[in-house]
Amino acid sequence: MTGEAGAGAAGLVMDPAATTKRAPPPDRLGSRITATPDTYVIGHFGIARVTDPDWSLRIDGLVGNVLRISLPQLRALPSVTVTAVLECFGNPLQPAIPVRRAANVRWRGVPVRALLDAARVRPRASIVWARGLDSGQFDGTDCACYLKDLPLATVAERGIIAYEMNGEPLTSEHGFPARLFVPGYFGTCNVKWLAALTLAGRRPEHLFTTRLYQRAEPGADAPVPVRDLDVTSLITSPREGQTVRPGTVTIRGWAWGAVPVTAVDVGVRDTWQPAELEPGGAGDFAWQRFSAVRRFGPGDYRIQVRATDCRGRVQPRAGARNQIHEVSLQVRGDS
Ligand SMILES: Nc1nc2c(c(=O)[nH]1)N[C@H]1C(S)=C(S)[C@@H](COP(=O)(O)O)O[C@H]1N2
Ligand SMILES: [Mo]
Repeated sequence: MTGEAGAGAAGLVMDPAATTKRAPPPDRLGSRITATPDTYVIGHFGIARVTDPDWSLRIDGLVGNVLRISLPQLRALPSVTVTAVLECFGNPLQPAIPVRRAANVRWRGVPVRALLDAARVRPRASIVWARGLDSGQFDGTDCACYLKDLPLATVAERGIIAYEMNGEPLTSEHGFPARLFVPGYFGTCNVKWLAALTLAGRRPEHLFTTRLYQRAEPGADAPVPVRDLDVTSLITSPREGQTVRPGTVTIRGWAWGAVPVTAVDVGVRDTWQPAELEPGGAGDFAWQRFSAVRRFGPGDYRIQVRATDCRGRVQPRAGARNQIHEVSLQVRGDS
């Protein structure tokens, strides 16, 4: 299906092309809330445009009461607004390459828990299969849908069915009419163009569940699915390659992870000093501002930034998708 635009399932148009539709550079990410046009876009099979006016979300599987919820019904339910990071894990075929695709978005939607309660989830259920309407080919494999599986406990605790982003209905690129969003989990888990949540007692076999997006984690003897965000930080200013006059420069950006970040250090020519860091609250998955004012004489510099979280995890120096971020700075002229 990749490579040809056209109608897929009834009421759906797939617009294929490259997986990455948009990836603004870090210096576009200076605002606390990332404007929707500056929010990166990823679709493994392209972008789906849901044209079906009768779209509904189905909740089925290990439930006492199969639900079908239309968009007007979803919008009529009590909603929550959550500001949280959306971050891409990166290309699952190159899991150690940093891609720095991230945004901090204001989401509005319905807590999944309310829908699960209405569906009367059976005690045997432990996993939620979330299915998107998009289909196509990725890495030479034909997929009838995009599918992720997530622990029921986490989805029930903090998952939402999001239908607004930054105060506006979701755009097609970001998952119209509705997507799953689980704060603290990687973007890959947040299924766009959501069609169904199926309650199950086991993991589904699928390219995007059990084959790609698996990784080794300390303490686990088998690879685990990619879910919890890594400890990460990103320099938004100065921008890569910027030239400034000698004097003071404020180095600023954002830090985040699956648990609060407790320290950010800024390195200039391998001398590390702590940055100012706003505190992160437990259970708060928005990004945290860091800043550091440093004095620079004429010369060429590399500025690096390294976050540590409340569990003591530190960004690796190299060889990892969340390796420390660096920008180069040229300081020229008289002070
Ligand atoms: N249905 C569907 N949902 C999806 C994807 C996809 O290809 N299909 N890509 C995932 C990945 S890898 C990421 S990083 C996020 C990106 O969300 P965004 O495009 O709104 O930034 O969507 C996720 N949800
Ligand atoms: Mo992603």
